[in-house]
Order: sequence, then C-alpha cells, then structure tokens
Amino acid sequence: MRTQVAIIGAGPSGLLLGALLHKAGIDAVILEAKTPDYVLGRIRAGVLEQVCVDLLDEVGVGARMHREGLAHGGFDLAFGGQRHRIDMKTLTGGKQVMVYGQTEVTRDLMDDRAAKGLPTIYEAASVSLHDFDGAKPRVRWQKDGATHELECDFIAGCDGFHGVSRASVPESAIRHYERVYPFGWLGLLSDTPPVSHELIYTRHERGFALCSMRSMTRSRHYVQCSLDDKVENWSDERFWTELRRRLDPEAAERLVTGPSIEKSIAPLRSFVAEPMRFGRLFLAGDAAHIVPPTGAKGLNLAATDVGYLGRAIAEHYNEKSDAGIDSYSERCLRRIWRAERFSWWFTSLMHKFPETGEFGEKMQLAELDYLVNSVAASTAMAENYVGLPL
Ligand code: RFL
Ligand code: PHB
Repeated sequence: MRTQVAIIGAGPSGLLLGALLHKAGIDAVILEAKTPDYVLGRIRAGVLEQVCVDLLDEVGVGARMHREGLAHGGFDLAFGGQRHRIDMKTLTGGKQVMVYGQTEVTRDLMDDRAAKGLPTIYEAASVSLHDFDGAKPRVRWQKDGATHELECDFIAGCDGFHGVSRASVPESAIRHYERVYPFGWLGLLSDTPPVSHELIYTRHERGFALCSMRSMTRSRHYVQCSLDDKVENWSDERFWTELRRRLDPEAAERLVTGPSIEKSIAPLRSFVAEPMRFGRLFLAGDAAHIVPPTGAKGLNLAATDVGYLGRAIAEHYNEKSDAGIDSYSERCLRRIWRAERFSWWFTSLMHKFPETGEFGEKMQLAELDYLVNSVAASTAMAENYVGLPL
C-alpha cells in the first residue's frame, strides 16, 4: 500500500491535517489505534480561537459550528467572592472565541472524511514508524490478525502525548521541557443550563473551579483536585457541593445541578518537545506539546500546527518548494512557547499550590487585583486568550 502522507492518529489534529491535504489534492491515510466511538467519547476542549474557526471553515466543515457554537466576547474572573468581567471583544478590537466542543469538531471532521470516502484505518494496533530519516518512510501495523505496511513520502505524528511517533525518535535527537503541576482537574458534563452566558474562572482557598458549557442546555464544570484522587471517590453530589462552595455567592445561587453524563480527571502538565521535525517525520498537536487546560490553548495549538504543516506539504508537492517544511518546527515552536507561557501563568494565578503558602496566596490576589483594574493588564490577558496572531 502506498500514499503520499501517513497520518498517525485520528484526533482533531490528524483529521484536520487530512482535510487540509485533501483540499490541496494530496493523498493521505490516517491510522488510529482506537474505534471512532472511543475517539468521540473523550470529552476535552471547549473553546476555539478564531484561527481554529478559520481553518475549519477553510476545509468546509464549519457550517454546524457556526449554527450551534456560541460566540463569546468575554469571560469572568472570580476571586474573593466577586466576579470581574474581562471584556475581550472591546479590549482586542472586536475579537471573540467560539465555544464548541472538541467532540463536535471531531465529529464534523470524521463525517466529512467518511462522506468523501477518504481512508481512515481504525483499530490499527502496534503501529510502528520506519526509515523516516531516509527518502522512503514506512509505517507498519497489525489489524485482523495480519501485519500491514504503508509506504509514504512523509509521516505526520498526530497521535497525542502518549503516541508512538515522538517515542520513535532517537533520544539524542530530541529535547524535552516539562513541568508537572501538583494537582489535576475533575470535570463533569451534565445536561443542565450553564451558570452564566460566559465562562467563569474562579480562584478560591479550596482550589480552582471553572464553569464552562457546551450549549445553553449542557454544562461543563471543573474543580481542582489532588493528583491521587479517583473519579470513583466523587459522587455527583460531592462534586456539586464542592463546586458550589468555591463559586461566588451569585454563581452559587444560579448553579443548577443534575446527573453527570461524563466525569473524568485530567492531570495538568506543561510539556514541549524540540524540534518537531525529524527528516520526513513531523510531530503536531499533543504529540509535541501539552499545555495545562487553564488557557484553553491545547486544541488551538494543534490546529495551528497542522495549518502550518498542511501548507508546507502542499508547497512541497504543488510549488516544488521545501521552504515551509524547513521552517515548520521553528514557526510552530515560536507560537507554542508563547501559549505555554500564557497557560503556565494563568494556571499559576488561579490554582491552590500546596507549597507556596500564605505569601503565594497574597501574590495571586495582588496580581488578580491588578489584572482586573488595569486596562493594560486586562488587554494583555484578553489578547492571549483570543489567540495571538499567526
Ligand atoms: P489527541 O486528541 O490526543 O488525539 C491523538 C489520537 O491519536 C491516537 N493514537 C494513536 N493512533 C495510532 N497509533 C498509536 N500508537 C496511537 N497513540 C495514540 C489516539 O487514540 C487519538 O485519537 O491529540 P491531538 O489531535 O493533537 O489534539 C489535541 C487536543 O486533544 C488537546 O490539545 C485538547 O483537548 C486540550 N484541551 C483544550 N484545548 C483547547 O484548545 N481549548 C480547551 O478549552 C481545552 N480544554 C483540553 C481541555 C484538554 C483536556 N484534557 C482532558 C487533557 C480540557 C481538558 C480537560
Ligand atoms: C471546557 O469547556 O472544557 C474548557 C473551557 C475553558 C478551558 C478549559 C476547558 O480553559
């Protein structure tokens, strides 16, 4: 079997890259370890930057997002029992974000791919990458009791943090930068109306809380939890009680509770692998970097990586230029480090850090006070939240 680009992973980055390549007339095969239902069952991101919205429009899958997604021009920061609105739209000269779940983005891309008859091989086991430092890379996998092989010109490693692509690179060729935070987020999805029409990020002595949403009838809430916590320890009732305790009085009053549809714990991590290109292998999305979810940047970075990569590969075939391929890693990393900085800063500002003590708490409160009362500081925050220019 032969193709131009082998894409490892059918998460949002792999699917979006597949769509961008198809639009440029380039053949690709996607190999995914799990089933489509498993991929769609992962409840993750909820906030899309304009660049991500533009890329989905570019490949023609934006119609449902524009119909059902919610455009948000601001969000609230809550601390000391009070809420303060960051008016992103005014502060950034009209920019907004789109609240539309990663599950829906993935579904739209999957449906489009299936409708066009483009090849995705689900339940591909033991995927392995070969010869990407030479001219003829190959990918092998197991399915239905047989070994399969795909020859290609390029491999795109879009297989997430735990994937095989980054792990296939010799240790001496790659450098990792990492910070693991001493807590996680416990998330709960429910068919209940959101607390407010915009997101509320709350700093509280008991820990961080976030009120988010998927629609005006479906809410997504998070509370900071300890790293060794287990979902089984959190009944729905315990979750709602803890969330209510952390919210400002008005939000607590408006909170509507109900049975959970999904509940999961995610650890928080900042991680970057450099470089992102190894011969004919490119890493993209969570395979190359992780941000803590506080800034809502992970999926957006994945989208911009594959935006650059799709264009670079199209230039290679259609314009006979490798300029985009050669600058891929550097261009991505500049954007990634700026998002890493923002996500690390916002995480540090809003969470309870066991080791920083009372002095650390006072620093957080002083910074929040400055942030909501200084136009310069609010503008810097708004600019980063809506997404820095490409
Ligand atoms: P994914 O989504 O992990 O997809 C990788 C795919 O590769 C498959 N795979 C393999 N396939 C073949 N062979 C192998 N050996 C394989 N190993 C893995 C996997 O099964 C999977 O299908 O990576 P991708 O596509 O790079 O997408 C990244 C995003 O999923 C991630 O950055 C975001 O979800 C992060 N994130 C958020 N990002 C935002 O931009 N805005 C948000 O509001 C936001 N909120 C969040 C988040 C992530 C969260 N969690 C749970 C980590 C909220 C949370 C709670
Ligand atoms: C979400 O809705 O899942 C979400 C929203 C904003 C974040 C993180 C997650 O910063």
